[in-house]
Amino acid sequence: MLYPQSNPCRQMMDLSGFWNFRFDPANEGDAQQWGAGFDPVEIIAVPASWNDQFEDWRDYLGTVWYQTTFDLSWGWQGQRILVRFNAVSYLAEVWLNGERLGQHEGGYLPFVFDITDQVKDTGNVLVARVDGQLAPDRVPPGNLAGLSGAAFPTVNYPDTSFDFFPYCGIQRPVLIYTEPPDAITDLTVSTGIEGANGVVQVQIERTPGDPLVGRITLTGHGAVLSADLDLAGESGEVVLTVPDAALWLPDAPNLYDLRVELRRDGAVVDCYTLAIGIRTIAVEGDQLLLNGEPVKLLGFGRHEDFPVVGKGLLPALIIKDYALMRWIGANSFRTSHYPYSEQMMDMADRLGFMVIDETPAVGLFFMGMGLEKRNKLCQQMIREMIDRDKNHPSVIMWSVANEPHTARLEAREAYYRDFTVIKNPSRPEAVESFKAQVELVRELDPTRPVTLVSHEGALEESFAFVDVTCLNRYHGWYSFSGQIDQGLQALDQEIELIYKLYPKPFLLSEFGTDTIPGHHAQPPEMFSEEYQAEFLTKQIRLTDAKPFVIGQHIWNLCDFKTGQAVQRMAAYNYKGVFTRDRRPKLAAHRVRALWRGEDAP
Ligand code: GCB
Repeated sequence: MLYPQSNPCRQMMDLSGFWNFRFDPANEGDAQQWGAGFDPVEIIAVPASWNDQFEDWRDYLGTVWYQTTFDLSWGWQGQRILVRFNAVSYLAEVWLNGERLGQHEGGYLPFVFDITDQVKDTGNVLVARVDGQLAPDRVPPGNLAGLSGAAFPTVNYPDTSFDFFPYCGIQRPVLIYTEPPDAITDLTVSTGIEGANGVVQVQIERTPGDPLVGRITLTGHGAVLSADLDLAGESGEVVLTVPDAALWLPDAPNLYDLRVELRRDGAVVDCYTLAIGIRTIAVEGDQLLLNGEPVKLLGFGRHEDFPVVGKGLLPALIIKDYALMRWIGANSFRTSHYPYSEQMMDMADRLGFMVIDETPAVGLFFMGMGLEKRNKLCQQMIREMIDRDKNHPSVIMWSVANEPHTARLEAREAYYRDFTVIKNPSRPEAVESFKAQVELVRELDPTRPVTLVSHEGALEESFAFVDVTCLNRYHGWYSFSGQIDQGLQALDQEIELIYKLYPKPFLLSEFGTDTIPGHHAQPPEMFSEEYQAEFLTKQIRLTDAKPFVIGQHIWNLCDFKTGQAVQRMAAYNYKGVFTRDRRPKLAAHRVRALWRGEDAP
């Protein structure tokens, strides 16, 4: 999937701004045909979650209606015209000028409708009905009513199976854009290294039609390389060899411009420019290799989360978070627990951050209640995520899920007594589901490693399918509460056990403690800044010393909003090393010293 762009052959208009809006708690809109246009009650900013924009609708997760109008600019006639929603949580149904265009399920990935036949030059009315309900058969799931062993283990409101506020609405931009009649419809770039040379393989898809010719040009770092294209069918492939290639890596995120041009009768009919990075990523033995060299992932799990905008795109926050990550010495992060905005991904390419790209499959459970539908949605989301993000050099790994509830209850009892792993500890439905999902990822993208982020530890049988094992673990917090050293011992034991059963590179993908900024204690105790600093220091040192551990991702970069629960003071998760408004806690300074190789006090 190509991000819309404005260039001599294509046009794009961003509909961000103030839209008309209406809450529809009684679900009247369908019967009253609001899809054809409705009388607005409120005005809302797009993009942004709706929850924190109004005075009293924070916890409303039902149906709402959005409406805007637009005119086409001069010169758009004769083109194919499309509308693209970059992300709408959770279920969207869309109308243009009274005609239903279709619907899309899933909150964090883009969808497109061709509106060529419905669009007019002026006075277009675009309406979206958005349903933010939590339900067991949605991904991520919710409203499980305490289903044993499945839900997030606290009683929380709203009833999510995950630990972040279920913000909803049109959270990323909506774009109207053109594609010419003879269009480049997709590009898939994969890169390799041969000696000092880079190898860039480009797969080009085009709209069906008569044979076309074209040209592909790669520029940057002193290189200008071109090749002719002969697109008789719907796709073609070109391989370019880049002498003395400037490789993409965190310390030098070198990018090249790849420009593809289609011609008919000598005239350029479409063009598209994509920023690409030349790099390889692979797992070999216990190591993760970037450009053939072992790399260590230092970084965070994060959230798209900020006051007022909720999960809405906020460009300044993207810049700020990368600045904080740089300052602290991080080189990577995971898009916990859903694919992040395309702007965030572009910036990772430009700034040299390695990204584990995760689907929205957080808190999955495998006890019926819509299992078949959830499995289908997971596969759809994998397809959409890879289609969207496959060309980012920053994406070094795909994650198919965060903390699925896969273990059988009997297995958990024995495991949490003394780390005994009984035979077949996982639910067979879970193993089957992840086997199929990992196979799908490999089929769609054979070039990147795959992982699954688990809290089941050595009980996670699906670790057999992946390249890297990822563990979220809070010994010294939820277990061994208040006892950092005992927690450390348990972590040590568990990591060794996982490695014995699944001898692969291991990432400690979450570890941390809730920390109230300004709360101090000596000796350290839970919730104090000292406790977080000591906990993180010791767990970083422990994992640093293990040769098969490929890194540490602290939970979390910043404090973030959650639902209400007794374990979530003031409805926040306070595990950030920065506050929600991005100020450092004591641990941030400690981690910075550790990650930058200056010994911590
Ligand atoms: C986890 C989850 C994350 C939570 C975190 C916590 O394991 O993956 O979403 O926020 O624990 O703080 O409990």
